[in-house]
Amino acid sequence: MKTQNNIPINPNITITMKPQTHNYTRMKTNDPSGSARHFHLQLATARHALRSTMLLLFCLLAGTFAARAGSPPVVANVTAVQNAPTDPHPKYVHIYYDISDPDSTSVSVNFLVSQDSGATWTVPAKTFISAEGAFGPNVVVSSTPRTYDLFWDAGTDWDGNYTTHCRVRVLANDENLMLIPAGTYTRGNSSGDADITDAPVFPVYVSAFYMDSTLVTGGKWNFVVQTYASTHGYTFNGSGGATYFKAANHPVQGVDWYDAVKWCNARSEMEGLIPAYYIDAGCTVVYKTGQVAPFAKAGVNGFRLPTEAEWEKAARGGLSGKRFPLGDTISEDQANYTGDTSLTGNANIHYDLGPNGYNAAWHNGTTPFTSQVGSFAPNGYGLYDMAGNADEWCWDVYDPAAYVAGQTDPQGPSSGDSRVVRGGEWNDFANHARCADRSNNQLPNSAGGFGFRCVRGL
Ligand SMILES: [Ca+2]
Ligand SMILES: [Ca+2]
Repeated sequence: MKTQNNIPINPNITITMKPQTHNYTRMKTNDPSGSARHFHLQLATARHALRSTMLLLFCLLAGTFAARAGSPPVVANVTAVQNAPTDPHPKYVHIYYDISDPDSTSVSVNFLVSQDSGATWTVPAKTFISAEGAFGPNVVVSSTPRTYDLFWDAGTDWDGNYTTHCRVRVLANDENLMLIPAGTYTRGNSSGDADITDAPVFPVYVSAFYMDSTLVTGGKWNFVVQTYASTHGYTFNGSGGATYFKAANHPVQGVDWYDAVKWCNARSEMEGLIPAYYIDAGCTVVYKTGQVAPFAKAGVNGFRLPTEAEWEKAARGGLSGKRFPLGDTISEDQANYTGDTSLTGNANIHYDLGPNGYNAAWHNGTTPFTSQVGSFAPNGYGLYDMAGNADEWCWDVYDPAAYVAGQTDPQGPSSGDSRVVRGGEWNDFANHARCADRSNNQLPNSAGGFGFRCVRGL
């Protein structure tokens, strides 16, 4: 049995400079007069036009992510250039990259954009256009390098900005990790639903992170437990066996919070990453067994539970002010929850388009009626089941008073016995699937459809 690999970020695998003269050359080529004087005049005009609209120069940088079991995908030959001013889409940036993977058939591909030669990667690049699935959670690959191309719509994401120190970075992994970009989002009950009284609306800044595209599946849970955790000092309160999940490609559910946290550590160690959770304040003894309130070590690269602020940002998928990950209403062809369009009163589930009852596609008479992960459309960040299927543990201690404005990367209260649960489940009505619905559970409660997914830093 192979162990899982590291997931190193290698920022230096390929660097292709596109010198600024590339675009100057294009201007010269397009100069009808051919005279040097005229050329320089046009150049000045072009510079002004670009400064007023968008960026011009791209250095390219491809980083790769290693993989789950087996070999990581390989990214190479990244190039990018802004379309010509005469193009119908002059604010599009055309990105090309080659990718292969010796032992995977699909990988996750994300992009980062820097305006300061790679010192930071905070340009809000999120609008990509591809006719051939060149980005997101299911990019088709093989052992033979394939060239993909796509457009970044820089005019939509970053209009009015200009830099001569732009870099585009291609991140690929075969572990279905999706990039949630750095930035501020609007958190809370922006739909104004009367029954939500603990989620005021305010902006919060969250640093970039990776999140599992799907809930942790039974197959993944067992792989980590059997391959690593069981022989490296980990114990779990539950069996980790079939009682946790319906099938290998269904989410684990009924997992207690402590087990989820310990499993994150085991997955980290298995992949050669620094664990996130410890039993001592000095963060020297890795949390592996028992039920203790662990300490989270900041800045490590290992897997961990999302903070509540991270989870809510991820659930919203880049949309703002929507009730659900895909919009203001929900239906059973969008998520695995229990429909009830007749409910009124406090919850007033007018946003549930039904039909009523357990999701018929997954109601086979044998509980739990979880769904195979990936059965519904992903949200804008490529994340599945952020509404429904299994509830998702977060790191935070639940406290309405801690959900307040003015924090960066909020971590929740430092102590408490109730942890946040988000997103609803197959056995919940649609109200719990709302992005601003804050559930919580007193530890060590592991009843119901509680599952989780992992995040990790870049
Ligand atoms: Ca692979
Ligand atoms: Ca969920």
